[in-house]
Amino acid sequence: MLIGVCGKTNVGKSTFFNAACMASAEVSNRPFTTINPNEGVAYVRVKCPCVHLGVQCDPRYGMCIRGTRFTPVKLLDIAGLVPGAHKGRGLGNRFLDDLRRATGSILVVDASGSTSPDGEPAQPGSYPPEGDVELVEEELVYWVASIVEKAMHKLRRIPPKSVAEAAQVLATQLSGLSVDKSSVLEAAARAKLDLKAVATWDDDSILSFSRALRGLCMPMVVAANKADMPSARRNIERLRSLMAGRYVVVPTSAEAELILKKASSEGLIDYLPGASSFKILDHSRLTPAQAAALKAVKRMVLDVYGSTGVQQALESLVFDVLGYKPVFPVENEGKLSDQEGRVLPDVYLMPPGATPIDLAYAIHSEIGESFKHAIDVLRKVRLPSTEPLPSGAVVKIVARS
Ligand SMILES: Nc1nc2c(ncn2[C@@H]2O[C@H](COP(=O)(O)OP(=O)(O)OP(=O)(O)O)[C@@H](O)[C@H]2O)c(=O)[nH]1
Ligand SMILES: [Mg+2]
Repeated sequence: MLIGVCGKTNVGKSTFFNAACMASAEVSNRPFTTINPNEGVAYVRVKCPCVHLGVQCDPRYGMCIRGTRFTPVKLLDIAGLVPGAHKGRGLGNRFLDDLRRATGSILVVDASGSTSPDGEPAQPGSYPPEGDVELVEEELVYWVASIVEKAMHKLRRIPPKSVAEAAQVLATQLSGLSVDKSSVLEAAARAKLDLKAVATWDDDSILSFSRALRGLCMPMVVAANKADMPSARRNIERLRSLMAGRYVVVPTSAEAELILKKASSEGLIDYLPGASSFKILDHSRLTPAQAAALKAVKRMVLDVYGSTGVQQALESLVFDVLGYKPVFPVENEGKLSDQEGRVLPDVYLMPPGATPIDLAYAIHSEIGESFKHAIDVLRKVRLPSTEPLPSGAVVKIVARS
């Protein structure tokens, strides 16, 4: 799964990315280590059945700490937006092409209000963060509209004879955004537009349609970043009520998460990403500056919001918004292991409707093709092959030999 990190310029996207990717935790020559400067590996927390079962798991990727399985997801930090990006302002919006690879995105905003729409530093509290949300929404809408416009050339030349035909032409043009016919139909309905008359749509209709489509096809969570700054508190309250029903808003302090991860990797504190507290291991090893920074993180972030929010933003997107579920495939149901004896080696994050057959294909196309049935190992029952997988299940796929 690829998660995009998008937003106005200078709001802390790269800091969020650095903090989330636990770069200090694990660096090695194997899959899911950093691929290029803007692509990295973050982790979402999943409850591992190892503790409950009293076994020692052996994760192939990520790690398991006291029954919390840190499961890898890829993160893509993209360049920032400024108003008019669709007209080429700033860095333009070519990089949005990267974003379409993402299953969902973290929309980072400056909750402290200390950056102008163009990303210039400003007095805290000067710019309400809802403006940062609207800026990204609008730029994405124009980007979608530019793709819709390409289909319009064809639709105007040869007007479709039916709604289905119109939906098909638009879905084909928009397939790069994972748009299918049903989302086209839904977006047209939401925008109260007649698809049969698509050839007559004016610019406003195209924008309304694109707005509805963006809302449907680009799932996002808002990270209200720089939450550590005093000016952020009231902004976050307002943002939450303004965005209710549209976006989950998670207060984040990417900077605080970085401080904690760094102190943890240096052995100064015991801190589990996502936790509400940390423990100083040896006060005498802290410099006065480090002690002051840790104190500020506790006072300004953890005591106010309960966490730095970085883990929560990722997990809210993956589990609450996208509805993904973790499953633990094993080959040997007695040992809960793979063929080499690795206990609970993998966690697969599967989309909401994914079935045992989908899991088999996700493991390997050959396993998918030779799928016979699947067993819920802990409940000792056969799973219906075409029903959604139960979340958190340990699953054995039985294939034809
Ligand atoms: N107080 C505070 N400052 C932060 C936080 N996160 C980022 N910053 C600061 O915000 C500024 C911009 O951070 P970046 O991570 O470079 O922002 P960006 O969104 O990636 O910027 P562009 O790539 O230029 O679009 C830097 O000065 C960071 O130190 C935070 O959580 N709290
Ligand atoms: Mg950046």
